[in-house]
Amino acid sequence: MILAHSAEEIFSSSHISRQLKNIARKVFNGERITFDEGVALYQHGSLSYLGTLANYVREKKSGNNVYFNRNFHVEPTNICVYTCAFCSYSRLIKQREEGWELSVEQILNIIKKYDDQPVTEVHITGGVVPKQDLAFYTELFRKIKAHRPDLHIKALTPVEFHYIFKKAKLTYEEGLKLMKDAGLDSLPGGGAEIFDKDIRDKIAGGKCSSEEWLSLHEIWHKMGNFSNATMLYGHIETFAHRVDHLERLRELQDKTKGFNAFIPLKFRNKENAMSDVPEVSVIEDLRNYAIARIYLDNFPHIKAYWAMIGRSTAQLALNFGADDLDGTIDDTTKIYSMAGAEEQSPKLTTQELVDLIKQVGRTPIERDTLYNEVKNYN
Ligand code: V47
Ligand code: SF4
Repeated sequence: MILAHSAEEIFSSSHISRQLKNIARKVFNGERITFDEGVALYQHGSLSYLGTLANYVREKKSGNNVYFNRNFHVEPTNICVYTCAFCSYSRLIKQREEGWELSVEQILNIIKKYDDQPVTEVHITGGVVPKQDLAFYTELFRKIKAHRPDLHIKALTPVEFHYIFKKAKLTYEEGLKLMKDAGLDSLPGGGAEIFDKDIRDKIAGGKCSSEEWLSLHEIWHKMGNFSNATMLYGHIETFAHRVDHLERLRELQDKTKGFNAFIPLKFRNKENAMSDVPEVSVIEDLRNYAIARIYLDNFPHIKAYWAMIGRSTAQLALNFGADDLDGTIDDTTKIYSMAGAEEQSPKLTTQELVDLIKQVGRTPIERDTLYNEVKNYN
């Protein structure tokens, strides 16, 4: 155990302010904290204090369980009509020769490589190009389901949907219904970046707005489906911007209960237009996981995405609110390796994931995308 504090130590300590003691009292009583209290946690909460609170919340929600799944990614293209300043992975249409753009058949061939493997999920997302439109994705989803009906398709973000539906002159409702009919099962959390308009305009100008991101997830949830949410942090945003982001997600989750997991995404600065912005420390990563766990009291799971922060930090995050490590991945995503992540060929076997979880004294649970238990490894 990394945690230095117990609840009693927090209340008896002369080094912890009255405000932080009040926040701790609320958290231990299962009460929701306010926006200002969220900012105070970012400003003044020590790592051990935040870890104690986050660990308490996590344990109440998930007990000793840590979840993972068997998954792989497909990135249909890295060509993109947008130019997000933090993105190391995309290439403009005029730089097409430096990128890739897969056809439906090429993607199906990737899917078929997993025919004899017990994967449960394919995660599909990438750049935005005119050719990969409504017809492309509905044909792709149909063909995946025809080939392997049990494979859960978690695909596309509001950034891609917004572009595709606008081009097809469809409302979000109409477009999502067509995608669902074709086989789409759930949505990943990408494209959220940071909801504050000024910061979003600076780092991700031109793509769907925060309101559009939230509205698309709300419509998807109201159709009876689930999704994830992310936050890109540790760049030019302030602590208040992070709490604003968490607040908007918490509000939507109150309305729909459609989010499964929240995934903090650490800004990585290699070879992008924001390479002059330093990356935050691992301490800040852990504080951020903890505050997310404390603030998002209505989110069932917090995911430490090991491909982005590396397996050691992901293990540490399990003591700061996270209860999910994502999946085996099988070296099928380039978004983070191209941005400088520690894991240059992200790939873990089920046994390696189980070992990572057991090393921190938790119970490894293989789950499907919707958190149904597939296998308990204890
Ligand atoms: O939206 C791109 C981020 C996201 C960088 O739902 C970067 O289970 C940091 O959303 N530094 C896509 N982040 C990935 C994503 C995701 C990943 C794992 C699991 C799930 C899930 C969703 O990657 C983008 C963007 O926010 N990103 N470049 C970068 N340089
Ligand atoms: Fe395109 Fe997504 Fe990269 Fe932005 S983050 S440039 S939308 S691939």
